[in-house]
Formats: sequence, C-alpha cells, structure tokens
Amino acid sequence: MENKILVTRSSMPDLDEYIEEIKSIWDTHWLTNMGEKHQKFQKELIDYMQVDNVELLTNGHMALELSMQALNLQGEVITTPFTFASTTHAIVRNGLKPVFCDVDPMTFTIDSDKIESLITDKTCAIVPVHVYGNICNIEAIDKIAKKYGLKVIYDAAHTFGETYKGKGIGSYGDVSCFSFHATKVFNSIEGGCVCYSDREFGHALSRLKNFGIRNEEVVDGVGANAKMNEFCAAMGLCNLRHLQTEIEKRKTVVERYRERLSGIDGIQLNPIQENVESNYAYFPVVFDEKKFGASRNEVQDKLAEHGIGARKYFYPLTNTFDCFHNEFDVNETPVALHLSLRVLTLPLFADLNLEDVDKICDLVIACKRNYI
Ligand code: T4K
Repeated sequence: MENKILVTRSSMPDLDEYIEEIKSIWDTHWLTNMGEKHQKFQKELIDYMQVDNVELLTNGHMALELSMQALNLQGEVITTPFTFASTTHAIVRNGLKPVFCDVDPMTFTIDSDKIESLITDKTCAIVPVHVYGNICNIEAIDKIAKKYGLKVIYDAAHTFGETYKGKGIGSYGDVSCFSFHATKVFNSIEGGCVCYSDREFGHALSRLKNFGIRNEEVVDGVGANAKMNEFCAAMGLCNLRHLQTEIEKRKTVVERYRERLSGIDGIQLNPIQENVESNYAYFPVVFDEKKFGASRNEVQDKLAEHGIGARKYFYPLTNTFDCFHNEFDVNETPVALHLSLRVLTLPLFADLNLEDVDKICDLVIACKRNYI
C-alpha cells in the first residue's frame, strides 16, 4: 500500500484543524438532524457556489434520487450511460424509465443534437452529466427543455467549485446535484448537495431527506433518511477553507500531464472548455489502439505492474449493467461505447508530486514504444 499511487487520494485538513472544528459537538451533544455545523456549512456553500439555495444530503446519490422524487417526475428521462452507476440508478429507483442518449466524442457529455429525437409524449426530464467536470452544452439543453416543458436535473457530481460564464455551475438547470464523496475534488467524507432556485422544490426536498416529516404530527411524503451529520459537515467546513489551494495544486499536476502527453498519436486528452473555470477533477485519456500501438487495458496493466492504480471511469456503460438484464441496446449509444472501451483515468490529486506524474507518463509512453 505504502508506495502505491492510486487514482486519487482524499484531501484532508490538518488533524488539529478538524479537532478544533468538532470540539463544540462535545458541548452540545448534537450529532445530526440539521445541527449547528450543518447550518453553517449550508450557508458557506451558498456563498462559495454562488447559488440561490443549497440543500445538504448524505451523498451525491441521494441528492439525485430525492431531487427526482421532489420534482414528482413520471415517465421517461433522457440521460447518458457514460457515467457512474448512481445517475441511472437514481432514475430507475424512482420508477422512471431511462432513455439513453449518446455522448459527444470530445467532452463525454450528452450530445445535445441527439436529444430531441428521443423525446416522446412520456418524456418528463433530462438528466445530463457534467462528466469529469466537463460542462454539458447548457444553452442547447435549456432551449430543448423550454421548448418541450421538461425539467433539467444536472448530475454535477464532478463539478464542485466550477463556474460557467462567470456563474456558479450549480445555478444552471432546474436542479444541480453535487457529490462530496471522499474521492472528489472537495469532500465532506461522504456528502452531497442540491442547488436550486424554486423554493417549493426546496421545501419538498428538505422534507424528503427527513422521512417526509412535515412536523411532529404530519408525515405527508414517503421520504428517506439522507441528512448530513455534524462530523461530515465539520469536515466540509474545514476542507472548504483549503479548496482553492487544492485546485491550484491539481492544476499544476494536470498541466504537467498535458505537457507530457499532448501531441502523441493515438492519445486523446480531455478538452479545455471555453468559459469554464475548471476544478481539474479527473485526467481521462482515450487510447486509440491502432494509432497508439497499445490498448487501454494494456496501459492499465503496465501501470498496475508498477503500483499505479489508473481506473476505467466509466466502463462498463450503465446501459449494459447486469441488473438491467439486456433491457437497453448499447448500440444506440455507439460513441459512449467506443469511449468506454478506450478511456483510462490517470491518478490525480492535489499532493501528487510531479516526479510521480513523470513516472506515470514515462510508463504510458513506454507502452507505445514497446509495441513498435
Ligand atoms: N454521479 C456521478 C457522475 C458520480 O461519479 C458519482 C460518484 C455519483 C453521482 C454519486 O455520488 P456519491 O453518492 O458517491 O457521493 C468512486 C466513488 O465512490 C464515487 O463517489 C464516485 N462517483 C466514483 C466515480 O468513484 P469507486 O468505487 O471507484 O471508489 P474506490 O473506493 O475504488 O476509490 C477510488 C480511489 O479513491 C481509491 O483507489 C483510493 C481513493 N480513496 C478512496 C476512498 C474510499 C481515498 O483516498 N480515500 C477514501 O476514503 O467509486
């Protein structure tokens, strides 16, 4: 374990800083159910994320699942299969039918030109994913949603801290759902939030995260338990103080990767998007075996031999999962399929030192040379 370089490593504050933050919990004995830390964290996030409202939740998945429930959606939801299990599962667990749209070959996000042809009289919403922190074609999605009266719920799990056209990324769509999981750019151990503008939606969501309880005597929603506890909120408060520095460090790592790996035949790197202030969440590389001379799996194996844990985010596609028993036709999303067979996300975290980045790049490049 000691010398291994894994795909990411959780950011943590100094232990003393965390202890200082949680001390007051020993005075109040208030551990969860929207306590002082929860309220403070929520307020700080509204400022940081430049959004109207934030609801805190136990994780990014419950953010998605309960948002869909709070919107009272029924019927079909257009989404993409190039994502983590959570996005599709949240749709299915709400009794909704996912209708899979293909993705753009450069950004990995929903191909907005292909959305309209999938709309039927049962379509109620679009759930696009800002994959790897790459921003979807927000304007096109907004136009389609308005034209057909559809809700837009962004899976923004990868985009914490990003802005688009100078505005917090959480301010787009009807709802944006973020993850604060340990593996994310920003973590509260486990955690997540929903950003929204509609206050009615907010009331519904805040009840659903607490069993649907309206007050001590009225329970008028079939809710879940998705309340962020005080220890997670305290971790979030600490990590938020260091986030900008963490993002700067990640940027340095990404720049080194780009310097070393761009311009190599058969390697496609993540795009640099205009009008986006990036959080440098992931470093995906797409390997074209014919041009590069080695497959994605061969590169992953080579790195693993040297204790480097690159990951196939996102393979397999969610529309091929065993739990769906061949319900969906993967050939309807050929670009997503192509990418999922070729993409590898390389290690990326704030404290990854540049010598290690060079070592990883040397090994990747060596795969090409070995083959020739
Ligand atoms: N939507 C999208 C698009 C998502 O990507 C995700 C989550 C969600 C929704 C749902 O959000 P959450 O409900 O999770 O908040 C990880 C994460 O568990 C998951 O949060 C994330 N996406 C997904 C892309 O990656 P695994 O199964 O790959 O994690 P694991 O345990 O293999 O960890 C990866 C690496 O992270 C390890 O090799 C080392 C490092 N690590 C991991 C943990 C758990 C740490 O340094 N510290 C840790 O505590 O899913």
